[in-house]
Amino acid sequence: MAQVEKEYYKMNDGMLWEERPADADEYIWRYSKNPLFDMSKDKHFWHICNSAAAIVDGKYIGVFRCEDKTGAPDLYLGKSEDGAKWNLETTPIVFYNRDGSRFTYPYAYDPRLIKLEDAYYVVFCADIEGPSIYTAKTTDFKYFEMLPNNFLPFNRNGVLFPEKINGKYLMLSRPSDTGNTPFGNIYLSESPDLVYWGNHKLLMKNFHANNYWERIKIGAGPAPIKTDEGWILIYHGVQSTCNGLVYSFGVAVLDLNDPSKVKYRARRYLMSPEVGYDYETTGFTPNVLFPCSALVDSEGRVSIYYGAADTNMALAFTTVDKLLEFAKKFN
Ligand code: BMA
Repeated sequence: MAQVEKEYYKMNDGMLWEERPADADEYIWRYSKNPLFDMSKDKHFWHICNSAAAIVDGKYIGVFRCEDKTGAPDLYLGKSEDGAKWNLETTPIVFYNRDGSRFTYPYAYDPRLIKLEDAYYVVFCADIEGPSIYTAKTTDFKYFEMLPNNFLPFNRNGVLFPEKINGKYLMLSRPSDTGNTPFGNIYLSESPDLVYWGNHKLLMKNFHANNYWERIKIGAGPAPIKTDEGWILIYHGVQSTCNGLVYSFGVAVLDLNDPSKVKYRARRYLMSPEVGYDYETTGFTPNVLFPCSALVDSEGRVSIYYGAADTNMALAFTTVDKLLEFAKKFN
């Protein structure tokens, strides 16, 4: 059995997780009560999707990407006792620059939430002069301080590693264009201080080994999961069809001490929008699974929060062992 550092993940002990039903896929299974929100009854939001959760002092907290009934995507704080039923604030999170002024943007989306040292970081995409990656730091989920702008436009899917490696902070990102980018590879960048970023390296390209599910583009999903066999990276991959794009997600494993090395990369998707799960195949943008966070407990159980069809949130479960086995077996 692969080992996760128990200290590292014990903050998530007691998290919502279900055993695999006998008839489910061997490697990943959906939460029995998906999706998480009843959007038909939501008085405030049109969509709630592509959101990230954490457990802080035994309580769930999340940064949600929501669109209110103006249609504008923004980031909202949510709280939950059980990880399934969430109470969301109805006014967006306010982010402040270091000089105390308010950080403003036309719209923001696709947050990741990463615990790093003594703080939590929200890494998100804001469209200011085209989409780019922005990072805010919080220790109390009340005050969110922006780090100075750290990536050049155009870029999306920024994800921080949850610790420094060889003395450097690491960020994954996906350079893009201003629209529904028809290309996209994952890059790894490093920084001594979370402000100055450099030594950018191409980490993973789309259409690896002729994998059609990731033919058009790929982007990092949740913060990488640390195990003794390497960093598990869950990432989304996009395929084009006559009826639009299909977003699935897959698994790679990066070297523990040098994450610029990909040890394994599964050729098949781990999860794709599937017939029988209407919340994935129908909605604002049908056939989109967009994972933004993966909680891991000290026993190596994993719960993945993913956006479904740009409309709702859903959960899927697996384990660290199953993810590693999947990446190796289908490498
Ligand atoms: C991407 C992002 C995501 C979205 C996806 C599918 O470009 O904008 O927020 O889920 O497209 O529409």
